[in-house]
Amino acid sequence: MTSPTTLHLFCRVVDNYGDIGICWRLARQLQQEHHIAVTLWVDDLASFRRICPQVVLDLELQQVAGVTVRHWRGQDGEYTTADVADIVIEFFAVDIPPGYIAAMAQCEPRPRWFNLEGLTAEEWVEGCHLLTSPHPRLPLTKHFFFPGFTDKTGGLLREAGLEQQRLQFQADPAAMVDFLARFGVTPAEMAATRVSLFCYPYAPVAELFRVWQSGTAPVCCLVPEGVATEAVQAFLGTEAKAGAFASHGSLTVRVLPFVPQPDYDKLLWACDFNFVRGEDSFVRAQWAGWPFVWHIYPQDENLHHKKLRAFLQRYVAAVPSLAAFSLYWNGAGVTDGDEAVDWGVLWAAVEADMAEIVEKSADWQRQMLKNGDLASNLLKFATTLP
Ligand code: TRH
Repeated sequence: MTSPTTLHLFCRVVDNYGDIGICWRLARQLQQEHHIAVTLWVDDLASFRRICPQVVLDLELQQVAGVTVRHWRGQDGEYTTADVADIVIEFFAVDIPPGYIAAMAQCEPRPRWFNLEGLTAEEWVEGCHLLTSPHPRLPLTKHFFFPGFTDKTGGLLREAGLEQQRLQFQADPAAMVDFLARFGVTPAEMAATRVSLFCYPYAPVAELFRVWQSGTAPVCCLVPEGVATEAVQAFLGTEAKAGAFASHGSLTVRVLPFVPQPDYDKLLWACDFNFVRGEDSFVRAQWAGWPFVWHIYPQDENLHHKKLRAFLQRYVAAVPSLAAFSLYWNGAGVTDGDEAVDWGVLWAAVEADMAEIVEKSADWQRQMLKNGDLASNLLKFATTLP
């Protein structure tokens, strides 16, 4: 089959920024590195603009960084074969418009159709990656494509130049100082343990702040606006707006603006320790090659705890202190009845193992690099399809 030249990626924003964050990253990469004409269909331009300020809210169709962005307004509408791309990707099993699917069935050859699934470290993924799902009525076949942490999965999203950019940035202390100074970080804070904090609202942030505040080592915690607002506000004693900051004891907390995606990478690279969440920031922290703690997206019946354990088993089985901290951070630690969690003890154990954790994080990053990158893996597979 000839190489695909066009691709439609369908994204529905369920909440937050991960859905659009991942789709936007994938769309850009396919366009910029693989020269595919990508149309990103997205239903929520306001969320999109938060991570990509060039997006204009009231346009039906716009070009952003070479990608066509189409405001996806609903399931109605008639489509012809001319509207259909060579590759069609539905993100997280979104339902694409029935009229579009009907047009896909008329195409000759048929488009290569993928359901791009969510990331999990569980073993069953390897057995489901690339499985087919025939359409119940139409002559169409969809393939499941799973990101993952092994070479039997689709790998993780990573731009070709990312590693080079990171190494360059981290080898240039002046660039790092300039970057952090944009957010008001002072030379003294620069010399402290720098931590970025991105988590869901129920993370035990206040407890951790208390530990850092009363510790002996200075900590500078950088929090994007809108994150852990309650705990940050309580610490600051004022509204948690971008630019706000306060120091108590050994801890300084600074509120950053919610930065564009490429700057978020720099933030991760410029910190010694990162707290990340969801899927995309979680992956970016891994590419940063630094220690991190993951706040996993919650699911019913604590299904996410199983996913968290599966990841920790792969990532830090050999470092129980970080595994324990991560479990408690997610409410998945083992407590004896009402026994309170001792955050001081948990953090002290992580601190004591920091050299080993740094080493393991770099090893993990190198291991992940070997799996290639998701966009290239997907395209490579797509070209093998009839
Ligand atoms: O925002 P998230 O929690 O997103 C999601 C959604 O909840 C989604 O429904 C769920 O399916 C998914 O998680 C697992 O976390 P995530 O995935 O890390 O996405 C955040 C995006 O925002 C990511 O692309 C990085 C970006 N970002 C910025 O661009 N600037 C910032 O300042 C910050 C903090 C993040």
